[in-house]
Amino acid sequence: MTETLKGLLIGCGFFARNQLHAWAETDGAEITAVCDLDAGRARAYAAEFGIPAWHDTAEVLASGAFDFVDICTTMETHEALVALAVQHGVPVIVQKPFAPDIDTCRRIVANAAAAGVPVMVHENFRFQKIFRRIREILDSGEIGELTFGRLSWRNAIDVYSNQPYLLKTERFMIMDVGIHMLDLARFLFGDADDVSCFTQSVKEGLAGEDAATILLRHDNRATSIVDVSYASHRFPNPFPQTLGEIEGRKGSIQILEGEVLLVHADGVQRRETIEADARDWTSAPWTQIQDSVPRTQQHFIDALRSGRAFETSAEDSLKTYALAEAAYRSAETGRVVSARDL
Ligand code: NAD
Ligand code: 89V
Repeated sequence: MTETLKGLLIGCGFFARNQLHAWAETDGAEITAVCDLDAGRARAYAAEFGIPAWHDTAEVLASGAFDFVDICTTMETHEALVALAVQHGVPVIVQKPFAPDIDTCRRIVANAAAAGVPVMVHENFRFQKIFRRIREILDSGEIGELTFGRLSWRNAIDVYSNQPYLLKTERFMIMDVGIHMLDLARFLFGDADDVSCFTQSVKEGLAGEDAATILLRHDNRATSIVDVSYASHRFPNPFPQTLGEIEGRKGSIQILEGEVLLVHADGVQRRETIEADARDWTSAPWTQIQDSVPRTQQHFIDALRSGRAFETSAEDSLKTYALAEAAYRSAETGRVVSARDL
């Protein structure tokens, strides 16, 4: 494929602005139309980003005008929207969380696979520069076989003003933020099966949990801890940084504030600072997340054009969402849960 791929973006809400900026710098693709049930939102984004068409129904997928669709709506809408794209043979990139539970994720994957339509989950934390660099260090063997890891997202930012649906989401913290950490855990430490989890609902009036502590046992026998909280008061607020550490048989890596890595190997400590790319449309405190969006979307387009597998294909993402499901089951039962037994 050499021609520019034409895309439809569905869901002209809070985060879509970042995705539209990112599509404007993606090689080999362009968004030729946007869609939202709220016609005013669709019209406004079309005008702001110079996109030739807007629609207020996803049924426009039947037009044959699109080579891919970018679904940037909330998780309860994903099964129906992906099914519509699959019905019309349109490849999909769909935002996280893929779906509210593992059974819905599995239905979506089975439907797309039966039709042979490629689907990628837009899971962008692993596409942050700092985690691409950590993956490089791990691949170099510098710290040896992994034995332990911790990925920690703890802050008290007002996430609810931009994303008010999170106040009402019953499966909140693990599905909204924990899912990023669980994908990072698989990306960095490998697949896992045994899961233990405790959840907490700290902020008054929430429908779901706003803190969770998850323990994973990976197939390589490494242990990792994923802890997430929107009720942790630090000044200044470390949002949206993922902090932590990774230990191997020969060394370790600390993930510190300011996108700093401290690599401990061969008896010495090395400090690396990972800077986000300079863009005129990114801004604090979202820069680290925004910076990952062009990389994520370029990966989708490159893989779609070459026929290579997506790193976060819907099928591979089932392993991440099984860990999230196991975490909820563990929190409910107080027991260790095997994700593969779900
Ligand atoms: P939002 O509610 O601000 O926007 C969603 C939009 O989709 C709304 O305008 C709504 O009208 C529209 N919509 C819903 N159903 C539709 C349908 N059937 N057809 C057409 N339009 C429809 O949501 P948001 O905060 O932008 O989040 C969207 C998704 O992005 C969520 O799943 C969220 O978890 C995810 N998100 C990801 C990141 C990240 O990539 N790091 C950051 C923030 C949010
Ligand atoms: O990045 C995201 O997925 C957002 C956030 C974690 C910031 O709430 O939903």
